[in-house]
Amino acid sequence: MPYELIELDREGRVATLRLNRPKALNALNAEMMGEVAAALSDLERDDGIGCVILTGNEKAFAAGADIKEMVGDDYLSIYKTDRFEQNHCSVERFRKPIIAAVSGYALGGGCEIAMMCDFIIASNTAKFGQPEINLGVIPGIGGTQRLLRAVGKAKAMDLCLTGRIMDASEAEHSGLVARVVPVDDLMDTVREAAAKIAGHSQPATMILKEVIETGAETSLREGIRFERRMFQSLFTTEDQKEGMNAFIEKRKPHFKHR
Ligand code: DAK
Repeated sequence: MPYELIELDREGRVATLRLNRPKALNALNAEMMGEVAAALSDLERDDGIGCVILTGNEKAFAAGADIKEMVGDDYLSIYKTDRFEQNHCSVERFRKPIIAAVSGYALGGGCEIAMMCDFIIASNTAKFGQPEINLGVIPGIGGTQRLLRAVGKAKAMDLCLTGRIMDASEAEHSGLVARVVPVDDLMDTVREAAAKIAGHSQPATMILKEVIETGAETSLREGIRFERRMFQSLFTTEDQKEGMNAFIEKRKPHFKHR
């Protein structure tokens, strides 16, 4: 399917989905997020893809939801269309590993979409924030909740209430970002991580993601119980036999993703 506002590239088992509205700093409008949702739906069904990279350009990952598109909304229209839930949350619902590669601005909805990914690798030029308070509103697709869990109450309150922007170094130290690399190395670093993930057994990576996500929302006891059941379930896969036999035979495993 041809896309207008995103670019989709595939290299081996890795797909790179690039937000592409550079003149508007990749502001997230309904059309672009519809394309993201359609692409992710295809990639989830595609057995040849094991990991996805979500990225923007050097100046902006995304500077937030499109303010010009929503300025005229009223409660009923924004409630009835619920387009943020339908399309923006396609990232949160995606079941394979997905990495956000962030350079430049990740603000408002842009920061929220990055936080929906499994982890963020940022360039040293990345800037994160939830500036919705400057517009007379608050974050609306998980920003208050995910930021709170990622960086703790003090910094989440500071960022959301002041609307200030946090640089890459502060984002790394506060736990929002997994790694920060020089801007010129960003895509190579993320591709290398994605290729590594995509080379692992796909059932194992999908279950691993689900176990960690579940752990973030449940008690330690329940999280550990779920982890154990899922660990046991992986002994039904050919990849478990292959992975362990390859170790014993001192060779690289050839996973079949089943
Ligand atoms: N929306 C629309 N256009 C945007 C935009 C945005 N978020 N951000 C930038 N642009 C556009 C600018 O209007 C400008 O377009 P032209 O004027 O050239 O036509 C172009 O991108 C370049 O921007 P600037 O000229 O402003 O560039 P600068 O380098 O000077 O400044 C900046 C960069 C990122 C500091 C600045 O653009 C900025 O402050 N942008 C807005 C950041 C922001 O406030 N983001 C939060 C948006 S609100 C909901 C759920 C979620 C949400 C809403 C509802 N529901 C569940 C209902 C989410 C809300 C948000 O994300």
